Amino acid sequence: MTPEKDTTRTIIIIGAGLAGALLATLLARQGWQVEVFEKRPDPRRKGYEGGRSINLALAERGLNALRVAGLSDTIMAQAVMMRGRMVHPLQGELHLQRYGRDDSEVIWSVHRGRLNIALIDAAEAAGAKIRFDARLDGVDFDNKRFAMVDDHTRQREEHDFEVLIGADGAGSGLRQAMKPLVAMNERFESLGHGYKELEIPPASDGGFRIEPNALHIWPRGGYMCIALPNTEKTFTVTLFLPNEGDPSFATLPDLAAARDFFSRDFTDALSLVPDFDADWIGHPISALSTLYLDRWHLDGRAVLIGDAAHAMVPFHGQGMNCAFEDCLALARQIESSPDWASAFAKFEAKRKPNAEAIQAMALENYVEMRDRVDDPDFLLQRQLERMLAERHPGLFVPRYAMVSFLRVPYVTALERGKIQRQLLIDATRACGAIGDVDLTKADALVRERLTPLVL
Ligand code: FAD
Ligand code: E1W
Repeated sequence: MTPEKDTTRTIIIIGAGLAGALLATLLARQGWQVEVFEKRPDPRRKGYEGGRSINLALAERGLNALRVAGLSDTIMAQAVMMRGRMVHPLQGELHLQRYGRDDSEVIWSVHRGRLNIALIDAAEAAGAKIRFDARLDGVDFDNKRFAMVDDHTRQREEHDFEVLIGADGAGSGLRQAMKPLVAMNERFESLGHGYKELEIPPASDGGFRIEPNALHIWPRGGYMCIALPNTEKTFTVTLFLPNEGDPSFATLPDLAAARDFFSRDFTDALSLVPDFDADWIGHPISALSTLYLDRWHLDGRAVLIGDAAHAMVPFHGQGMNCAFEDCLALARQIESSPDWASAFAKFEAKRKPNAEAIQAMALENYVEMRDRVDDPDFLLQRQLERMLAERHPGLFVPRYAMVSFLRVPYVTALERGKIQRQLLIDATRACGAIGDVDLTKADALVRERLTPLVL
């Protein structure tokens, strides 16, 4: 960036969450002065206060960003491998559906709080300054000044800025401040389902109570539970359930109803959660929605990244992975663009279609996870998918692999995924088992409808 690329000027980042702390590291390493303002207290001093799911699935996109930041070894030392989804049907047997071909195609469960702390440490080590207990509370874009408030002391301060980057999550204060100046056309689309978290403690012998190297799923049609492993040999269980209707959070007004529901629909899960009552009462019901914006930036003055720009439902486990990809993309544009406005415009042009693609895939995946993973048609299609992937490497690549193990644009994964899904439907039509599939015909369809995937 020239001649505006005056590194004595400061880049202000709002939010020291996952994206903010990573971006601060990348920009500080490029030589910029970076100041980060975070509304919460320093997690290293008070214990992590993150109210949300305590573990997250880390996949190739996120892992690659951590590699670039030099953090992958630190994080991977405490990650738990997840080889596939372990399906717990209401009736029938527990079974593992592998995510990839072998243990080179897996995802990882990481602790949100520890990951955030590692990123904050890295940002500071790179020279970024982080101010905690500092919530953005208004921006004067004409005079390039912004206001911060400490929610505990109520103290307010004002500062000048050159550029503001909003990494302040779905409830972004920077987005709120940009609204009057940018035709963002903000739309929050509520899923109509909420979630609640429960915990599976270690077994009495100190080990894991269920298979550690898997993401557990209890699909139940209109709703589901999932569980991700922690290094502490615990699991965080999340119940995803409609807000209204039957069953729903509305039909579970008290503990007795909730226990009844669990003992009927999630019998084995209930027996794994000894503190069910305390967890159910003590943990909130949280909402799920997708955030769509027409614009992510205000000329060269402000830009949004991560959930602040494109919050999504969590059913592909890609929100953080996508936010980390945003950080790499924005840092690269800042490094190579002549000015802030063009850096932000190019970042937005490159990332917005991809964010919208993963938002759509995440929504689709909810139906698939809760309703289809134990359905015979689905299993036959997955079986054929695996065979075609093996027969046509680089040509037929399962969508899950494109999203989770590769870094091809999400738009590519969505587009090719559509073609492949139709192909699987066509090739398995009227087939009851894999032996019924005409593989010669399926091979021909693959060559006809797909071009080699460019990595
Ligand atoms: P955040 O992590 O929300 O960080 C925003 C930061 O900004 C916070 O520290 C906040 O305190 C601060 N802040 C907010 N407002 C202000 C303000 N006004 N001033 C100053 N600071 C402010 N993603 C995955 O990749 N894998 C998963 O398995 C996964 N599972 C999920 C499960 C659930 C139930 C949910 C809800 C989400 C899940 N996600 C997952 C998504 C992931 O949590 C988010 O996409 C990710 O946290 C986004 O990072 P971010 O930095 O943009 O926002
Ligand atoms: C992953 C919260 C969350 C996180 C995830 C996933 C899911 C379902 C959920 C998607 C998936 C890892 N998924 N799992 N199995 N098939 N698709 O891959 O992160 Cl609910």
